[in-house]
Amino acid sequence: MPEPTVGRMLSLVFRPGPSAALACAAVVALVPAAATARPSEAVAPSAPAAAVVVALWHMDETSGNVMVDAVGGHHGTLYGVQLGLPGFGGTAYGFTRSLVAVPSARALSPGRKKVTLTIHVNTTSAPVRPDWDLLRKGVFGDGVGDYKIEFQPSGQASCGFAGSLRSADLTAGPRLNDGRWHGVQCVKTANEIRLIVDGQRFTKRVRVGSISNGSALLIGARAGSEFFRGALDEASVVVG
Ligand SMILES: [Ca+2]
Repeated sequence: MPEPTVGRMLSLVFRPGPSAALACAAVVALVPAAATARPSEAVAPSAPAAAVVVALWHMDETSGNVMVDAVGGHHGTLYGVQLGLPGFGGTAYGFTRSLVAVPSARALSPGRKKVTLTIHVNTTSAPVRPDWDLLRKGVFGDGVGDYKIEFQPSGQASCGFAGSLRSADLTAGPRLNDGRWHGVQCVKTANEIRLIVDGQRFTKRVRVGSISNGSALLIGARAGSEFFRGALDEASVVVG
């Protein structure tokens, strides 16, 4: 006799009161669980998602106040940035108390997917404390977690990821404040984070989980603090 049971459940689930919203959320949560229970999906191998270049900033502009995204329309606004410096590729931006802000977009948050962040750095300086921010998305805004590439007082680059499971960071590699160009990448996969400096890879096994937030993506500073001093060039975000 299913009808009385269902009727009783509905009366419990949708009874008025403060618990009604929670009960509705529980009902909604049942829907995807039911969908994934289909046998065809249960046995299908999970194919790796194709990597997508979400944003690519050449920083080749020599006038104006816009950092053009060559692929995804994620253009940034320049604040106090010097244009036209000799670059890693083409020209580069110079930073003192400077910042580039790219509006938040869903595509710039990897969620559970792999993400690869890339930037090129050239400086003769290093911060006293705590660090300089090269590229970050998170802290100022809603959502879960953040990702960032930073530059440490040791002259080394570092990666930081905060996700739905935990936070993790990794500082490694040689001193980079030698006045030459260096490529720095930070990667989050399902099982580890990686820092890649001029092709040399450092890895930490850790599951940070999903990252998805509504913060602007910032280059060269942590908004009003931790200003990088030097040149930055050729940055990108790749998801998958
Ligand atoms: Ca460039």
